[in-house]
Amino acid sequence: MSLRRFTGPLTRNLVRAPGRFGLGQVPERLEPDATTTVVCGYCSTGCGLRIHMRNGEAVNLSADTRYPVNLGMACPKGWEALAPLKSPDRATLPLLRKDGKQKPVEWDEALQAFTAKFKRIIAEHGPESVAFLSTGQIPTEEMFALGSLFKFGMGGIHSDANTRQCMATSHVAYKQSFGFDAPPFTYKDFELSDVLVFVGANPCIAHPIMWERVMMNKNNPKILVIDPRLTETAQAATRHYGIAPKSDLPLLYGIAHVLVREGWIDRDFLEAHVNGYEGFARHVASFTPASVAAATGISAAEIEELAGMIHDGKAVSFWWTMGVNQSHEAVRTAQALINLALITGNIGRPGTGANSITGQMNAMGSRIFSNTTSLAGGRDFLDAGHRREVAEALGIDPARIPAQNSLAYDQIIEGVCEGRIKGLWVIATNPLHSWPDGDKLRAALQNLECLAVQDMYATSDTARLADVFFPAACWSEKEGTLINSERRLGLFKKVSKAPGKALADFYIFRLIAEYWGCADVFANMESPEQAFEVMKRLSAGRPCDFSGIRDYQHIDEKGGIQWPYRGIGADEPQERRLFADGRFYTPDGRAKLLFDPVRPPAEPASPEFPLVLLTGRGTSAQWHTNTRTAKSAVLRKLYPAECYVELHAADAARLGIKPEEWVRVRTRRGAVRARAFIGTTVGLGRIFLPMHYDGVNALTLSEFDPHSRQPSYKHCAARIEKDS
Ligand SMILES: Nc1nc2c(c(=O)[nH]1)N[C@H]1C(S)=C(S)[C@@H](COP(=O)(O)OP(=O)(O)OC[C@H]3O[C@@H](n4cnc5c(=O)[nH]c(N)nc54)[C@H](O)[C@@H]3O)O[C@H]1N2
Ligand SMILES: Nc1nc2c(c(=O)[nH]1)N[C@H]1C(S)=C(S)[C@@H](COP(=O)(O)OP(=O)(O)OC[C@H]3O[C@@H](n4cnc5c(=O)[nH]c(N)nc54)[C@H](O)[C@@H]3O)O[C@H]1N2
Ligand code: SF4
Ligand SMILES: [Mo]
Repeated sequence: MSLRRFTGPLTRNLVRAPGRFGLGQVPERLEPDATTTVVCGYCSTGCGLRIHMRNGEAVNLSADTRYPVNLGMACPKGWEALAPLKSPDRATLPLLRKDGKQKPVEWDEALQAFTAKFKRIIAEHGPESVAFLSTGQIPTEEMFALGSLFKFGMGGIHSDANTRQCMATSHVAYKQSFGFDAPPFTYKDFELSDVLVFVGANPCIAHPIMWERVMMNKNNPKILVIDPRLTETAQAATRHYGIAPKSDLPLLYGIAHVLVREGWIDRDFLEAHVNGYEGFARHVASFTPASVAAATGISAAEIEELAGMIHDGKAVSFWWTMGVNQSHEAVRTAQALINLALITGNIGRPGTGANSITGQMNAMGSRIFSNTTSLAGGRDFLDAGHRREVAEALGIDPARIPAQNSLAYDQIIEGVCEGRIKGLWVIATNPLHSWPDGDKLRAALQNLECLAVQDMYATSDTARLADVFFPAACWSEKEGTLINSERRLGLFKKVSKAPGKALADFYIFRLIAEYWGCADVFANMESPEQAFEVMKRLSAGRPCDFSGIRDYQHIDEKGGIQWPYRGIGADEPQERRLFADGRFYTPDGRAKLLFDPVRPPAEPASPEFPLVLLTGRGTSAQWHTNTRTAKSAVLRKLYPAECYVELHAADAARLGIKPEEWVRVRTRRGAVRARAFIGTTVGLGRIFLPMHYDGVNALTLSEFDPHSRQPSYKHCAARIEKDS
């Protein structure tokens, strides 16, 4: 079948009649001078932002006072969300590498080149020689469309997303412990707890509006922060436990030891709803506070105190983020927190829970519906019945769905390094900045026969290497749904026109399907809203059931809708949590206590590299690789222009380093220049680099949790040198 056939009507329409595929003005459903609520496109809090339009263009925004998530609040990124759209480096045309240089081309040429290159690679090297890496930052409809296109249409097998860098640990931990990837909480729980335990989470910076919800708690709660850094959150806490990096697992087992020893457990709950208590009690027997104190760097008395405060709490909630998820023993650490909630019966009641805070605004959508590592609705590629259900919903032959799991992100990168993977398509993520051991990745990407990148800017580190580049519309320029940290489906609306010939990712995927010759994959989903109908069908009967949602407008009217939502009735409460009945999603309905021996991280400090390097978020005004946030003049004023490294005053004195001095932070893999920020935010022997600056990930280590394959970004050996 010739390629030509599929370059037919769609492209011609595109080139000649820019009214289709989102190239036109705002959709009919919005008046040109409307004010309407759109969910924020940055973090997983999922705040509602009121967009004010004039003549069909978004001109201003304010925080929605009625949206149940943010109640009229927004963080600097939200307030400045429109600025990055207008940046002069927004990509407006596809690019194609010719004679070594990226040249602007029309969509037709770019799409033909992409399909020809990927088809040739598959023809010569088989379906396992191509892969895609996507994101938690596009609507669920687009993720679902992408996974369906690549795997059921183009015949690919391997794909993963930046959610591997972020939420894979929570996904696996919940799935193993609860039977489904199901964060149980609702944001109201921030206000209802009397003890909140934050582990490896810095919500003051990373989830500022969730932190505002904590500040609305009227119970005068105890806020306990477990973090090797004295973060902004730790400074505002009742107690800060500045543990040694990656000593969470022995600490949490030590706390469990005290709870078991004192009989401070909920026996009735355990007997009715949890498996594995006896084994867990035996496991933690050796983790006495005295024995774990040295490893954790805090005293036995502090461990006893922590356990005592958990026991005294009437509604205790446990919250974790990347300090837990990005670790060499991440899944077991997350499960150690889940275990604390289970053995004390702190789950299913207001103000309780073992609660993973999500990162990107739609990482939850990616976890459940992207057809990457699992099939839509939390289904399994290896299950013939599951494959049939997905195929039926899409109206395709089940044989087109691979009966094989994908490689994980790191295995895909390894495949690229070893030359087994020759074609890579990167969508809405910037791995060259965000993946660990960046120099190794750069070399691998340069080795590819075809690197295709799809982004709103052609200037990201990864996009600059692309052989084919597709310009994408972004937040507020397209429609779709997303799922926030508390399982609330929210709505993206098109309130702005994308610049030039940039297209919504959804329609880029549809065009590729046309050019490839597999447009039938989209037969039941010509638009995002039709894709939503397919996903609704696929959610029915699953824990993440949202089949009761009528349509996009319903989500809009309700201020977002949490799953599960089977349409029980209009008076269904606005805020819901899971497991109120003590029934979990495992086959026997009981949760599992899972645990393992403690292991050391791969690269401990050494005489040559005597410091432990931590990385993470720097300010509430910076987002990841800074492609978007750097485009706002307001946000740029809110964060340090130059890379900085936090180090302890005694370490600085020993090295003869003065405040603000330029230094070089070096690990076995690379070095980065940074200004010295000297103080007490990090303990002795530890340093911290914010991930937002160029080159930080040239330093980090390729070490992964064995269950989730999530990178351990927050631990490797480093040294600081004077920058001479
Ligand atoms: N402003 C802003 N907000 C964001 C983002 C952003 O880029 N900028 N990104 C979003 C995304 S995708 C995510 S995933 C979240 C991340 O949100 P967070 O996880 O809250 O942010 P991080 O700074 O990566 O890491 C949190 C803390 O983990 C600590 N930590 C490091 N090692 C350990 C350890 O061994 N044990 C413990 N207990 N703690 C440790 C670090 O010191 C850090 O303070 O933020 C989201 N929100
Ligand atoms: N050292 C260190 N590294 C880390 C972390 C850490 O804590 N420490 N954290 C990790 C975590 S948790 C995460 S989530 C990752 C994030 O890492 P990345 O995903 O690489 O970071 P972003 O800058 O968010 O990249 C998103 C890209 O999508 C583009 N984009 C935005 N909207 C759209 C859209 O609608 N369509 C398309 N096609 N493109 C769009 C943006 O311009 C940007 O280039 O970083 C990880 N890396
Ligand atoms: S807290 Fe998150 S969702 Fe809310 S405005 Fe800020 S970035 Fe957007
Ligand atoms: Mo993340």
